[in-house]
Amino acid sequence: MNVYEQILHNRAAGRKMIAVLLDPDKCPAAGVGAFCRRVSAAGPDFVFVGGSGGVQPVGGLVRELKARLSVPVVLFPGSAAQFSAHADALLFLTLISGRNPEMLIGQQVSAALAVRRSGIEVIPMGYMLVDGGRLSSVERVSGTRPIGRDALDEAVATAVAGELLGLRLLYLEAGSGALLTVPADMLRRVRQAVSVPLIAGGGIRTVEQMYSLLDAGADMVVVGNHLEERPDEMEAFCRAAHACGFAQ
Ligand code: 1GP
Repeated sequence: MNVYEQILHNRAAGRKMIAVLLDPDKCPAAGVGAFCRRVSAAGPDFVFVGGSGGVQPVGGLVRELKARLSVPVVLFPGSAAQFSAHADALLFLTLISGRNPEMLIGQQVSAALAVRRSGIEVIPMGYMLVDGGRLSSVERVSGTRPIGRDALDEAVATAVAGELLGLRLLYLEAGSGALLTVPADMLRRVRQAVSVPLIAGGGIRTVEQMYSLLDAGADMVVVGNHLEERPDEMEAFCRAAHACGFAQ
């Protein structure tokens, strides 16, 4: 099964997913080897590699992760520069909450031929930045405004537009290190409006926050900063995500 098939398979089986995000700009203090041992023990569904800085090359890191991990390594790039043919899949994302053509199609055109040549699995993904209570690096780097926390209709319309455009995943992002996660009621409304799998991330620091996003309809959560700071909690987060059982 490729990565997207795994996502669909888990979703059909009612199994919620968790991805641990590794930002190449701030590689784990304890080293990649220690990170991989944690991941192997904890069992997240995926390791995402990328960062909104988008300038740090990821090739060496991806190769190192692939040599040590059996869990799929998925690129979550901040720019066309963050590409490696050695990853298992590429989230080919377009920032549909924003109005910056460079983030909607420019970076994608820059990356397209190398991506096609590599033969890597490509998952077209709509990326929706939502106000997480402070200026996020995505907002700064992309020069776009996030969707307001109470702009539920705008969030729904954006998600539906993404689905109509053929995007196969939607990622609701509060921003790395956000003060507030994506609002659960927004996720719930988006869940009712689209049928593609939903990912939620940004600012998740507790199992309860993760649980509330999964309960609201996220199929997968992404946790970065918190597990970089508290790698000892990775196992508890993964166990809790996988123990979630919600009515579909
Ligand atoms: C950022 O959604 C991810 O793109 C993860 O955010 O680092 O705040 O968990 P955190």
